[in-house]
Amino acid sequence: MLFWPLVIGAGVIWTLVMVIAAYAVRTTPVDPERTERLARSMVRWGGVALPTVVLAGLLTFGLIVLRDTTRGQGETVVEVDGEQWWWRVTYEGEDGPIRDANEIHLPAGQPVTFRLTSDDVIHSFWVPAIGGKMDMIPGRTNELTLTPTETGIWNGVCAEFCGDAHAQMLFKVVVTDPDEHAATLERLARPADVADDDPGLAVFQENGCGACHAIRGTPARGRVGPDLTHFASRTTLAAGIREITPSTLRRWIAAPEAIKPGADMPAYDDLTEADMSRLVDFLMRLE
Ligand code: HEC
Ligand SMILES: [Cu+2]
Repeated sequence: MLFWPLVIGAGVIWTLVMVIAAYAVRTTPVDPERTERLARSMVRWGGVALPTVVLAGLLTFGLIVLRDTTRGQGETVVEVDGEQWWWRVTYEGEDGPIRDANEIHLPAGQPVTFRLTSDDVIHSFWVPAIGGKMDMIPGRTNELTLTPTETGIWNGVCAEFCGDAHAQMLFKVVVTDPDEHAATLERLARPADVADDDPGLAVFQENGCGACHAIRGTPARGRVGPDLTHFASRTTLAAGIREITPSTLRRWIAAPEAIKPGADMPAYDDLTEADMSRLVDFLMRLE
């Protein structure tokens, strides 16, 4: 809807500029006074009046289009918080909020309203394949309503420069049939399937991971970093920048900054080999 009006508008202006340029090249000024008068009126009309009219028109048009995408509550509401440099995702579950991160599940064919905000600096939420783009501003909630029409896994990005690792702040949008989506939300709402005496959980807690990360169903309740309850079922590690495999996970825990400069997680390069293996094995089971 925006593409053709803008292409045609730009085409008309370009043609006009080219015609004037060709005229300027071909004529030889004879009367300097007349030339000056002509130049002045060109600046007034072409440089002030025309842009004012064109930009006012475009602004009105943009506001109307924007109103249609921001108005109206979708059936599904998903809250997304931008963080340096990952995404906090919260669904409205039947028994309270369902917390997840770096991946958004949506039902195909239904309007969904994103409630967008940020905890630190300005980020921007953008899923090009689904449309729309909206800033995430600290202390403010912006709403964006979109309707994904095709099932599949789509890429999302942060579209506003937000610091060192801005380019490594990606996410995935997983669009499935409404039935499959309902099953996914039910799975995400469940606590992690972890025994109290799991040796991996012990390493997790002893090293203070639980101060920053929550794993529902265990004593880990941190809210600083991503919720890890269903970490291993995500398609990517650390906001879309690696696949989740035991070896990428091992590298991430040992040195997050080597993968993402400035990542707000300490490096655990002094874990013993046995502890690291237990920890990685444990995280890979959080499905
Ligand atoms: C000081 C807080 C803090 C501590 C302590 C911490 N983390 Fe993190 N962790 C983070 C933050 C913040 C991120 C997100 C970084 C990013 O993607 O920019 C993160 C990301 C992760 C991820 C990737 C999550 C995803 O969705 O891809 C894993 C896995 C992880 N941490 C595991 C651990 C483990 C295991 C420990 C303990 C050995 C630990 N963390 C300790 C803050 C912390
Ligand atoms: Cu960002």
